[in-house]
Amino acid sequence: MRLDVVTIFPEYLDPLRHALLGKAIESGRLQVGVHDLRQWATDRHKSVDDTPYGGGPGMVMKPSVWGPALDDVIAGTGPAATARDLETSLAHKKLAPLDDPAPAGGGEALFDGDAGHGAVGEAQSRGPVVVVPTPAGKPFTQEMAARWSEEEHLVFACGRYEGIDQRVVDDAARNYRVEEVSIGDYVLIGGEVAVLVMAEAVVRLIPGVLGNQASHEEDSFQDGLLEGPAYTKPRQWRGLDVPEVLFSGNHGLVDRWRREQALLRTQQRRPELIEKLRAAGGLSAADEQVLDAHREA
Ligand code: 6GU
Repeated sequence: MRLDVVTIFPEYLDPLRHALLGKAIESGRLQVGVHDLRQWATDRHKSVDDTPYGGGPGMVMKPSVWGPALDDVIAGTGPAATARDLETSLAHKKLAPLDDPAPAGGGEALFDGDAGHGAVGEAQSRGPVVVVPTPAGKPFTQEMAARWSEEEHLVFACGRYEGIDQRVVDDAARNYRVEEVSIGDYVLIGGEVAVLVMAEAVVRLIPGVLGNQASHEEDSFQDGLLEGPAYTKPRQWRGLDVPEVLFSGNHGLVDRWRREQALLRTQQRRPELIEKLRAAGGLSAADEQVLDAHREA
């Protein structure tokens, strides 16, 4: 997978180099490019934003900067062609072609200056997924992470201030699959940290990135429930005991106990997830019995 990020704060994305993501890069399963949006600014102050039409507070990021930036990052041209990949020696242009090898000339032919991209109309089912982090987006979910983990190329467009001129999104959507996504009901200063969150959720699902492939089959959310508690040695610690059932050696019993713990925790903390699972037919009669037995007045 290749992951590109366009931002006015490239250093904010440094954590992508570390830990799990760094390992994925070293093992060749992931390539990451971080691009400073100001490379596409054209005036001598390198400005990337302007006052909003209709008035109001804050600034809006300029389409005349974002348009060419996304064009170049998607095609691997212009300033994006020379971007140093994080911890990898692979230049952008040496990438295996993405889904559509058709356009000749290393991607330049895809585009026609600022004349619009109407010619690429049906390319929506190919090419990158362009992700625009925004508190006004639809909620990022584990399902989205799983879907994106199968993509060859993700491009994240980080807005700051009051956001990006909507026409940048609308224009990109003519040619690519664009998703405006929020990571939760709170407001961040910009999309950078949201990109770190989403990148981590996606990359850990790429086969071979997590040591133990089974471990994400039991993740919270993968089966619609939160994970229950986990314990390790010592058996007693600060007067607290590990639940007896975990020493029974009876896997059936342990599995049933874990399911029960997951159900009860989810009921307690995220009752709406129980409703959703019930509506989808994901609760057995035994599950309902567990929930019933613990439903208190
Ligand atoms: Cl994706 N971006 C920003 N700026 N704020 C957010 C967010 C994203 N998700 C929640 N709050």
